[in-house]
Amino acid sequence: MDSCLKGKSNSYDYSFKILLIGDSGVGKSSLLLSFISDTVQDLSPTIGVDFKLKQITVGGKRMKLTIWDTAGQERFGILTSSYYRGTHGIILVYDVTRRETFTNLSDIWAKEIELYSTNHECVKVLVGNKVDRDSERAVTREEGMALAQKYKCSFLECSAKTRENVQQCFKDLIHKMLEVPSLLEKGSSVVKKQSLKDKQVYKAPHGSGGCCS
Ligand SMILES: Nc1nc2c(ncn2[C@@H]2O[C@H](COP(=O)(O)OP(=O)(O)O)[C@@H](O)[C@H]2O)c(=O)[nH]1
Ligand SMILES: [Mg+2]
Repeated sequence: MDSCLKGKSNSYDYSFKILLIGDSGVGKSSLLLSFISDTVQDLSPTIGVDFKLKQITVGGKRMKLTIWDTAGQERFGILTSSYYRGTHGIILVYDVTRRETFTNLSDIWAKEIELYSTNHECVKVLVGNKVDRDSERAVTREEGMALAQKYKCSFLECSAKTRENVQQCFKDLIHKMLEVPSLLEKGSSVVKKQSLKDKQVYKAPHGSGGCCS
């Protein structure tokens, strides 16, 4: 798929929109910070969805990643459709020490993805976070693997705290995205413009279900 190479020099070969999904407190923001921290960017505590940019080279291809994180509104049970729109890859996160965060992936989040994701070839990675707290573990590695098999996605356990496997979570996702031709065609610079547009929508949430109590 080298023909997808973008024309602009010092630009990138592919641009992907990636989402972090999962219950509040599982460590989504920590994973993102841990991943991007070599290019220090602050994770500002804004109300609404925010995203971070990261440039990375994988397999000789320059990627521009737009990684969306929530500012905690997942606590209110639902993210809106524009969060999901145009997504190429999703990192599904649970906390290995809190069983309900694992069961909610099937009960809530997988259903939302099904409902809102406009891209049905969107790639997923299942991630069990906080393995540094192994003595408090409430979900076994085997259970994680079984769920990943059910959703036909890859699986990793990691720790945003020790940074074990954090880079690998994102790299696994990127490698998988690169294997899907339809995603490469969609992985163009259009993504950023759309991200900015969606961000503005979130900054002025008139008429949407209020989440700022
Ligand atoms: N021990 C441990 N704590 C973590 C890890 N990742 C996140 N945390 C902590 O879990 C809490 C929630 O993390 P946060 O990133 O805000 O979760 P989010 O709500 O999913 O974005 C914070 O107190 C983090 O410091 C991890 O890998 N290990
Ligand atoms: Mg967060």
